[in-house]
Amino acid sequence: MKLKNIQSIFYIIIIYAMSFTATAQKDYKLWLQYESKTDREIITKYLNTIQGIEILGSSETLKVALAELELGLENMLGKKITHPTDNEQNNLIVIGNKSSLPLTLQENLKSEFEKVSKDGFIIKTITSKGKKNIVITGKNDVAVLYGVFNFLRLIQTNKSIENLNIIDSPKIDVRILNHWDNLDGTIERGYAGFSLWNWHKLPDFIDQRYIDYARANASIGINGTVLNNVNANALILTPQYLEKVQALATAFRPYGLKVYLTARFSAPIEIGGLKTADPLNADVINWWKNKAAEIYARIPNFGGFLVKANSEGQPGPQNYNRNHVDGANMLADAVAPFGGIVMWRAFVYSEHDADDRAKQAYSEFVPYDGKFRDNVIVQVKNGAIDFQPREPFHPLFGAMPKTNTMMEFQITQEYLGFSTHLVYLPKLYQEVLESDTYRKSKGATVAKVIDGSLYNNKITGIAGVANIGNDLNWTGHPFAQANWYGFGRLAWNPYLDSEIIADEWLKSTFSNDENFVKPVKEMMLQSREAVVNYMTPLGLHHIMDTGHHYGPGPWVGNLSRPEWNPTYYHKADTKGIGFDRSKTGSNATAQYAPEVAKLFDDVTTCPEKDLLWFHHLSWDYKLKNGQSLWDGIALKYQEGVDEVASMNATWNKMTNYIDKERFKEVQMLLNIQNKEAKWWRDACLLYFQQFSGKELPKGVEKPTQSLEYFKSLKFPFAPGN
Ligand code: GCV
Repeated sequence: MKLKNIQSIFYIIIIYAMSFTATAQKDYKLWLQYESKTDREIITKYLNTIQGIEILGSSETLKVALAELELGLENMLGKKITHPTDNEQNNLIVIGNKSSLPLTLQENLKSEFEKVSKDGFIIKTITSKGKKNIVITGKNDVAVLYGVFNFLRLIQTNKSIENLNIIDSPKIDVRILNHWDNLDGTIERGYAGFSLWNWHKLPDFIDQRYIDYARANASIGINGTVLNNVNANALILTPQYLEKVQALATAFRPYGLKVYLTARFSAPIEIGGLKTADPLNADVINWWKNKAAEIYARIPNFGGFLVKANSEGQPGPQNYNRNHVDGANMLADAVAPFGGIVMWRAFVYSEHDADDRAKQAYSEFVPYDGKFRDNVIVQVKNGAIDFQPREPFHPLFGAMPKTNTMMEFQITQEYLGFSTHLVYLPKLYQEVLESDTYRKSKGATVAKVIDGSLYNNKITGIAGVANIGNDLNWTGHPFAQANWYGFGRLAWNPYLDSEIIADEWLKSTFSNDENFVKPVKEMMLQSREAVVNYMTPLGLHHIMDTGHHYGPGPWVGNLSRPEWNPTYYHKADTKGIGFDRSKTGSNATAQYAPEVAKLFDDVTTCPEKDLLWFHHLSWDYKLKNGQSLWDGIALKYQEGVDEVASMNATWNKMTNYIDKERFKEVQMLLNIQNKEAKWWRDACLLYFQQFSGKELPKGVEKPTQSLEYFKSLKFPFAPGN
């Protein structure tokens, strides 16, 4: 080959590598792009207000806050903002916690400090003796860091920083990610690569990614992370692994991110050499006490344990004829002296219980109300089955007034198209948080249960099952980053509107151009309803293929545990379709407060979005719009497909607003989603049609394959299984 040719190949490779790096960097930077502003007028305005940064203190957290401010401001405004000289006292950003502020400032901010909670921040423009400075403060350094991120977000989203007066406190104490990461690096229900934690290289090798992870979490107020899977491995509690956990905890600490671990209930046997794990046995009690002391000696700010017990084969107190209270309280007593907590999951259902799976957690846990220790918090999934595209809120919310109750949302899209479907989950979260439990009185929303305002709880919490892996873009789909972001924002304030969150995220991640933000935001907001429509419309649920949950599998009915079969959930037969959970059926409706129970129980008042969750109805049942149930189902599936097509069309118009690489990535993923939405529609309609015996209504496209073809599809290596 001629030298010239070799050279051109070399250049092509370099250019390709450079563009790849640029994409990777953009994808990797999440919502912290700090894109440089191009509008001179805007830049001048900001620069007039910010001429220097003054830092009051020297903690690791404040150093991180300062570095963030410097990075963000320099990148966005194109000018290095340095520390002030002695005679520059105007137009500064002053960062420091309450006790570091000069007394005059403390006095000046007295009423703000009275209003702000422990982790909340104050951002205030203060004019004194003709000088104008912006003070970012709080009661501790992590609060200051949160304030800094919020301040930078104002600039990222082109908001004014004139005369600021912001006081913002988190409404929930424990804002935590749950990683279902295994020690071998795989992630249960993970669709973004392998685990971030490189256990083999820890504790000596601290990957920069650990720090970037903590920083991203701090930027949205997440303050805790459970490192390992709830289907737990006891080895994490051995000294060999605790040393590694300690290294992670140390790396995360400046960012206010506490580490928690899952506790395998049988650990005293598996790694402790005991014969039993009975929670009332003195040796077992001591073993856990010593284990807690050992962990806290290494990690003084260790958060505590998360436990999945007697659920899906995990060991628990019931193995010893004890109950959830015995198990949770024993662990709670072990961590209590160190300020730790126990998050005890209520995700329980048993193959030995013939009752409707949706009822089992409530039946089991409500009798325990008032019996758990103050440092136990019962972690409840948002719905009574399992993270479906749509579920009515879990009846346990509000039903245990004397028990700390926290929310568990799933951010990873186990049942919502993995990381190939664009589904903006804050819409789902908001729907759940706004649901009225009617406990105590009208207006007792799920948000009020979990932020503790309804029952004045001792600890409050919200968990999100993480969608993060070692993919370059962290979450597999660029838009799945919005779900991590949105979870964090709602954990901080469960009353935030998902539309506002989408707006912030788009502007911080892509662009402030309204020609981009407006249509793409609409696309995001529409995406959740789209997935409900093309997967499980009108209250259908859990009809995904078995095991991996990828794609449709409404025909699956041969699994050993009845409640693992899609046929258990849709109950389609020639008479109709749906799970009768009303009085005439399993009576799950009775687990809600009377007002809600009545609403769901009566088919005429039950919201149509939840219809087949609560009722088994004939194919000819008339929907509110006059369509028969069969036609309505078929048209909803078609609507879902059409919505994805319109998402594609919207995105295709965005080519000029963002970088080529991320544009292309999303475009390819939307094309996959388009194909898969059609797959869902065709497979489900062909299957249900066998029972309805009816033609597809006008407007629904004819399937291109047979039911047999869809049934024959197998995915032995679907990820996350
Ligand atoms: C971690 C569902 C998932 C399991 C998960 C379980 C849980 O059943 O399919 O992978 O296990 O929920 O939340 O414990």
